[in-house]
Amino acid sequence: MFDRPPKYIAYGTAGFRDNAADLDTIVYRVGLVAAMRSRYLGKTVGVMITASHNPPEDNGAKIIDPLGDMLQESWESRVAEICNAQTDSECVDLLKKSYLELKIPDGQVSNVVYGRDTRASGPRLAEALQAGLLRAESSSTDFGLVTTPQLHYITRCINDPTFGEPTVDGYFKKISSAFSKLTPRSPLTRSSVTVDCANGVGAVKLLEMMPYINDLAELNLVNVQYTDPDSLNVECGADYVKTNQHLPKNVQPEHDKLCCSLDGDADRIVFYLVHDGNFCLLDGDKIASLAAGFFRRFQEDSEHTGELEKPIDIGVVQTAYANGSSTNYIKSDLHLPVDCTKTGVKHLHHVAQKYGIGIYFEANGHGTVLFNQDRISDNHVHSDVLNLYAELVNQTVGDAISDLFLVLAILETLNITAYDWFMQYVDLPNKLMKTRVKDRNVFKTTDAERRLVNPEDVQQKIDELVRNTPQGRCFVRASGTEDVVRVYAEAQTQESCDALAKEVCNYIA
Ligand code: NG1
Ligand code: ZN
Repeated sequence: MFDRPPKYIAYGTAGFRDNAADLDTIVYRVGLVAAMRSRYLGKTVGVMITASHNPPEDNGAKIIDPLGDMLQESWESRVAEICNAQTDSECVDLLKKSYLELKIPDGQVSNVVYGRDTRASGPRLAEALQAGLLRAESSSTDFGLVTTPQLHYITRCINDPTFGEPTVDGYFKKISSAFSKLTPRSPLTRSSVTVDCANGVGAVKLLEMMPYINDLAELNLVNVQYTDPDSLNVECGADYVKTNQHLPKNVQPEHDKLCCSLDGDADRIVFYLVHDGNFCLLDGDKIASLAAGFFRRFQEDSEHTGELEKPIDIGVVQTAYANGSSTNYIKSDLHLPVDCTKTGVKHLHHVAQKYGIGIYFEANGHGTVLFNQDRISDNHVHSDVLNLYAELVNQTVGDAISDLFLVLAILETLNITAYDWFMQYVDLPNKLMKTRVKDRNVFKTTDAERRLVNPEDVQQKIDELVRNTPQGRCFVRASGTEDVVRVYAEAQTQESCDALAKEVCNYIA
């Protein structure tokens, strides 16, 4: 039944992702490989079935490592090779070879937890996964509909019980209890926010979460049609709002009202508001800047109190897609270091771990704040508050729900409006385009994807165009999730930035 995948599918930045009709064999084999990974580490691993912000007909699967991080990069090619084997017997041979190579002893137990988003193909692919796990003689638990970050959280809790209760309930309790301790509890100061749930699993989980947060915040949920999988991400959701820079369907323009959109598996969030009729986007860069400025105050306080301990080191991690104004604001106004990594949260996460407080967000709203508990010493004047923030903010992966409460807590504590937040810095006009090329693999980059080493003439052309564009910046890279090449441009005016992006697109197409 699961003999031959219809085509080769790579394990990319977001695991396997493609049209759901082509994924049964792949997902079945993900069960075999996840069991092997669990045996190799002697720990529980997770598998999430989702295609995030992709259209409803797609789906995907990604493996979650025991501490809730993404599958270790060195395993990606092994997983891709085994899952794409041409026949079942070839797949079995590759597995046997791996078991030997990895010296996994006979009789080693395996445990895998899994869950899915609301796509129509989800139950079928979960069965395929279950069949693979059964064949691998692995024990497993099906958590049904969960957000991606919830499955990361559960996987972590099972392997590290100090992290929390390994249930969705435990997740709600952890976030709501931290939020309630961090914010003043008065109906007058209660935040009110409209949440576009992308008609996905975020709706299911925020509806379930309501009893925990009713007294703490007023969430007005829209696009909650999760029982209609065809409406997932359609004219709504974080990716739609970030790409089109206008309100999603069913969100009414209301002056200065804070709104936000989740994506299809609720690991990304962007905020926005309408001010004097203008749409104002508060994307991942704005979230990072808000959090950076907020935690920077804790650093200043400890400097003033002349603490004996070294002040906590804070750093922000971005990708080349971060708006130049945000990078400039964080470096020049907040005086904090900014690292730039390749696209894909695993790269950002890794670098953020080197800081006492590491803030990382992709411009599209995927990110989190990591707290290094060892470095936030008990002597720090604010260690209690910082520890509460570490409870509030998902420490394993970017999480729309936990980021939502982070932003509300910061805005309430600083007593600033969403529009004040928006005005912290002004985005440079920017444009993101994509184009199909014959072979996107020839596009090789360096310098955290900011320059091309190949094709050389394309980089020369970009350099020439950028030289003639005030405040111009432009880079090109092959997408890791779609068969396209992406072109990003920034400039002083929208016209010159659109022209820059277009000329580069035309040149490579
Ligand atoms: P690709 O397709 O490699 O650009 C996209 C996003 C990433 C990340 C991944 C995983 C952009 C420009 N790229 O990657 O940031 O979120 O999907 O979902 O937004
Ligand atoms: Zn997502």
